[in-house]
Amino acid sequence: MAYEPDKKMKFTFGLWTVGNIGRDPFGGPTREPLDVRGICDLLGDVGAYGVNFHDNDLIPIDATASQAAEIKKEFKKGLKDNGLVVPMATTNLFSDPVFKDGAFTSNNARIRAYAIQKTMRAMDLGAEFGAKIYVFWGGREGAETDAAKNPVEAIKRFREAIDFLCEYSISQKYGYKFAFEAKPNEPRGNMYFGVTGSYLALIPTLAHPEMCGVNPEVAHETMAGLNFVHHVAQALEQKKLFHIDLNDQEIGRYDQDFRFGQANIKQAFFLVKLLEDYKYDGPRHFDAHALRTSNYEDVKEFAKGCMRTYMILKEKAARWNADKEIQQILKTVNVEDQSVSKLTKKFNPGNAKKLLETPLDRIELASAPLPYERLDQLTMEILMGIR
Ligand code: GLT
Ligand code: MN
Ligand code: MN
Repeated sequence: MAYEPDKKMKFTFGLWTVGNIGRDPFGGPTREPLDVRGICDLLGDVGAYGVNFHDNDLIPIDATASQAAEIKKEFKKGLKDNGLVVPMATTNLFSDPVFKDGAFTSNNARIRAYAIQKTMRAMDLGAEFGAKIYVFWGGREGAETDAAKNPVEAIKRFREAIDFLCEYSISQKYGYKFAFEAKPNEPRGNMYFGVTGSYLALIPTLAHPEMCGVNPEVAHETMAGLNFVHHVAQALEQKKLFHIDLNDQEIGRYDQDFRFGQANIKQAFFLVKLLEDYKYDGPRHFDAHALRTSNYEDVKEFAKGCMRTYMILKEKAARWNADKEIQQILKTVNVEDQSVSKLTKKFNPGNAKKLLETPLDRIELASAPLPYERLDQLTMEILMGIR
């Protein structure tokens, strides 16, 4: 059926997303918690491909060994009965008071060691369920006052933790790829590694850069008023887009984690077009929450809506690519000229000399038409469903 979630798209949700109980800083839960079995059944019903978790979404931090074993058994059954896989796992390094001033970047060496130890155990847990991607979101890695922590030391501490954990993954033969998720602020006043590009700059300084990439989230660059599509493009171009968190967000607000496409359909369109044009084949994870006003029937609508909007936008992107007038405009504005490109492709003294001698008339160059009003209107008409 049209726009049904396609398993090939690898649509995933977190236990913490559809399992969100509607708590916010001003009010308590509005939904009864679902157990892991209930979440698997909900995701099976809506046609998701997989489910991801933090260690403590699955096993409460203070669970006994026998409680943990019982939950794992239930979860395995829930996954099997609903045909779900677990592509990604991660560690909760932000909820417990021990992490109030950071985990890998804490000023206390014993807290840093605990954070690494907790992550090793969480990696064991993820591997048990087949996860191959391991996400690092530094929820508490930041500060409200730069009097408290040395931001240069913070980077060094973070690097040390990641280098250690890469070796751990290799030694256990887990085959994990690490994906770093940036966020500018919230819950900390300011977070280290505020944008995806911060991690892209860190990765080449790590001991195992080949194992490490990024997990950009729509809401996070958008909170900072930035163009999310451009950040994803850079990660893709560097072959570092290992995972992606899809949701939506209005600029300048708190972290809203809206349903994919809820706030800015045009940005969502260009994002889907980018992922599809460049054949992104990792999981498409919806790190979003249903509105606090929703009951579980509506939570299902939320989850279906995320996937359906993606499928619709995928079709719109194909329509855009096949549109003759759009392609004609793109052809006119993308001016190719081998006689100059061969000179600028690579520097050598001969090319430099020839380039300096090439007549390039700026007045004539500036006069070439750029019909971007028409191009954007055509894009909008595709999105508004009349083209
Ligand atoms: C938390 C956060 C997300 C991260 C998750 C992974 S947890 O919900 O808001 O952006 O992706 O730790
Ligand atoms: Mn978010
Ligand atoms: Mn996220």
